[in-house]
Amino acid sequence: MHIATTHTNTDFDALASLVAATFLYPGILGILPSQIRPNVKAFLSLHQDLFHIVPRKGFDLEGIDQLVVVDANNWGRLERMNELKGRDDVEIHVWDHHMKGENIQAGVMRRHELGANVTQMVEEMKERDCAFSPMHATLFLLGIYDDTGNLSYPSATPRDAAMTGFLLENGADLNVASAYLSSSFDDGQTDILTRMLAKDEVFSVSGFNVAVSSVDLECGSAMLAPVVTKYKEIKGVDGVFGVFRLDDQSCIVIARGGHRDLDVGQVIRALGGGGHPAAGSAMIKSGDVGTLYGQVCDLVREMDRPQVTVEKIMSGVGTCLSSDMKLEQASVVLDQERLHTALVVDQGECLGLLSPVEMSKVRRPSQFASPVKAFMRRNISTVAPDQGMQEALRIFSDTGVPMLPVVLDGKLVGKVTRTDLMLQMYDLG
Ligand SMILES: [Mn+2]
Repeated sequence: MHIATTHTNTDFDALASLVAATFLYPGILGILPSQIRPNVKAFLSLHQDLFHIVPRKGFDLEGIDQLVVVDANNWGRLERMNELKGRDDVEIHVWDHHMKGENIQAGVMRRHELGANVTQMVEEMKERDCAFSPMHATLFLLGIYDDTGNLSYPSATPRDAAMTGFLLENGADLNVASAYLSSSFDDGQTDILTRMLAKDEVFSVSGFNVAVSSVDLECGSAMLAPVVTKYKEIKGVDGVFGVFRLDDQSCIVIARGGHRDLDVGQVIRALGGGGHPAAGSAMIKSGDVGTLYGQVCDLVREMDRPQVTVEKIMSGVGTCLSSDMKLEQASVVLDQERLHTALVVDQGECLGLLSPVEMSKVRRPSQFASPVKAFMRRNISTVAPDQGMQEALRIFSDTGVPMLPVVLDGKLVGKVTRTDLMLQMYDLG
C-alpha cells in the first residue's frame, strides 16, 4: 500500500503538496495530520470530498511499502510515522523546499529552494499533462500564496510565479483563494493584537523603525504568527518583534522584517532560534516575559549598522557651479556636461543646488545675467559618508530633492543621486 503525508500544523502548501502527490502517484492515499491550521480546516470542511486523503487518526501503517513525504524532510514533523523509519521494505520519496534540518533517508529526494513546495509538484503535473479541476488549481494556488505571502516574500522565485500563472490559466479562483487567505482573526487573536498595540516600544535602528512588544498572557503558539504580521502592518514599521508567554516554562519570540538591509533573524539567532533576514522565531525555556522583553530590546539596540553606507554608494563631487556664476554660464555648463542638476559650491562648501525646477523660474532673458545664488535652492538636506543608505532613501522620499550632497566636516565630499540608490537597491552597483 502506498501513502503520502506531510507535516503537522498543516498549512496550505502542505495540503496542496499532499493533494498534488495523489496526482503524481496514482492510487496513493494521502494521510492528513490531526493538527491543521484553522484556515486549512475551513477550506477542507467544504472541499475534502474532492481529495483522496484520510485522517492520520485511526489509520494503520501495517502493509505500507511506499511513503511519499511532502513539504517536510524530518520524521519529527510527521505524525507518528516513526515505525516506517529504517525499514528497508518501505520505499521513501521526499518532495520538499526546506533546505535544512533533514533526517529522512529517501530513495528519491526532490528538493529545490522554492517559495512553496507545491510549485515543483505542479511543474511535474504540467510536465506529465495531469488533468485537474479549477478547485484543485485553487488549492495549489493557495499553497503558493500561503508560503510566499502572495509572492511578496523574498523567498518567492520566478518558478513560483510561473506556476501561479499556469494555475490561473487553469481556472484557479482568486475570489475563493482570498477568502481563505484573508486572516479573519478570532477573539483571542484580536485580544493579543490589542495588547501588543497598547504596550510597545519603537527603536530606530540605522534608519529603520523596529517595534518590540510583549504580551504576558498564556498564548497558543499556532495563532501568534499572523498576529505579529498584522501588528507590523498596523504599526507601519520596518521590523517587529513579539515576545509571548506560552506557559509557565516557555516563551516565544516572533520576528517579522522584510527589508533586505534589515536582518531581524540576527536577533532571533542570538536568542538561539532560527531565522531568515525577513522572519524567524525562537522558543525560550523560561516563563519570564519581562526579562526576555528587556533582552530582545537590548539585542535590537545592538543590531549592526547596515553594511551599506552612503560612502559605499555615493558618486564623486563631479561638476559643480559656483554661486557667483551667471545663470547663462551655468546653463552652458549643464548642457555641456549633460546634467539636469548640479550642486552649488564655494570653497568646498555646498550652498545649494540648481535643478530644472529653479531654471523654470527664469522668466525673462535678462535674468540669465543674474548670479546662480539668486535662483538656487538653499538649505538642502545633506548626509554624512558614514550614514546608512536608508537615511539617504528617507531624505529623498521626505524632501523630494533631486540630489543629496555628502558632507564631511562642512566640506562637500560627494553626492548621492537617485541612480546611485537604484543601482544599489537592484544590486547593479
Ligand atoms: Mn511549505
